[in-house]
Amino acid sequence: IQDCLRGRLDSTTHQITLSGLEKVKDKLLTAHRIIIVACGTSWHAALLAEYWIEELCRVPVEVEYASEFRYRNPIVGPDDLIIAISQSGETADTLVALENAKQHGATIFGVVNVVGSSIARLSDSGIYTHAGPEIGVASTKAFTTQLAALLLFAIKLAQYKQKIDTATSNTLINELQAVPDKVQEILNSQLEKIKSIAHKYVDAKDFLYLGRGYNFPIALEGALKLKEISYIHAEGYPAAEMKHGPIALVDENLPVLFIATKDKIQEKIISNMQEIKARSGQLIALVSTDDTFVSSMADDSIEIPEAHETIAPILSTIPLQLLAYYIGIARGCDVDKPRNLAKSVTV
Ligand code: F1P
Repeated sequence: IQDCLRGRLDSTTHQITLSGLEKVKDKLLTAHRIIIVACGTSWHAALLAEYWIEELCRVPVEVEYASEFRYRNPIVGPDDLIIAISQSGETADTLVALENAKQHGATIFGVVNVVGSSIARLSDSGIYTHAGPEIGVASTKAFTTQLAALLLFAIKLAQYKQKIDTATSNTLINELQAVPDKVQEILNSQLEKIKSIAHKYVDAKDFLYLGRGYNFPIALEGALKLKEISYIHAEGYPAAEMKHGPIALVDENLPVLFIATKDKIQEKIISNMQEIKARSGQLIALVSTDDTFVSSMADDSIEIPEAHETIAPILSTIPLQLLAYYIGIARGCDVDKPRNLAKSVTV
């Protein structure tokens, strides 16, 4: 990774270029709101982007399932910037939602993996995520590259709008540059632990994934990955919403995975963990390295290297993908070709 904000995010094989933002800079500066449209895993990236863009740029953001947006006669017009997120660039619901928005005068900014795909061609401008082809059906590296691209989008927009100081943007960029090494650290130190947790919970009937703030969309994505490749029923939920329903499910047979890495609302997640513990749920926690206090509360824990709270969710994604992968393998599932799923949903 070079100096991302001068236009390029380099790794050994892939590049994310941000010149697409320059092309629609006027629109970015004048848009009254941003609407993000996506499906599935890409929708989870959209949700995290909402949190980042609103926090860093102070622009209102709405996140829409494309399959709802296309049918519900939404209020959309020339003052709106639509961000479309898609791995394949061919998802039919997203494509039609964008065609409708375009007819109403909205500007389309695509965050797409497949170069020259239908959504890329329909977009006025955009960012290619260049994750390379996804070998399996379930979206994994596409998701983490979407997150990197969307965070860079948010930082760049915040710079255009003069909502971010140089020190903060440098901190975020430095932290983003550190992600590959920290992912490697997770792979080096946590893989065996993740495998053994996978074996412990291989026969679970249900799973609950909980997170707050930036970690809420990651909880949703962790649950989706488990469903997609192991066929275990899993739900992701904002941790504080648990009290409003899902807590009724908690007993000694329910594994509850918390994303409990260090951030300014960690105290709140700790109190949610205590609520599950009091009801005998089996606690699995993603914790920051050496956070012995939180890891000692859990039955099982996975350690994530410390990171800025804005960046940490990108790291937390990796063990959740691996956990789903190892549970899927242990259950004898074909994790690359899960039943009933298509790589691109074109109808
Ligand atoms: C969206 C998506 C994927 C999912 C599966 C079906 O696709 O829901 O997230 O893993 O492959 O499609 P896309 O618009 O991001 O290509």
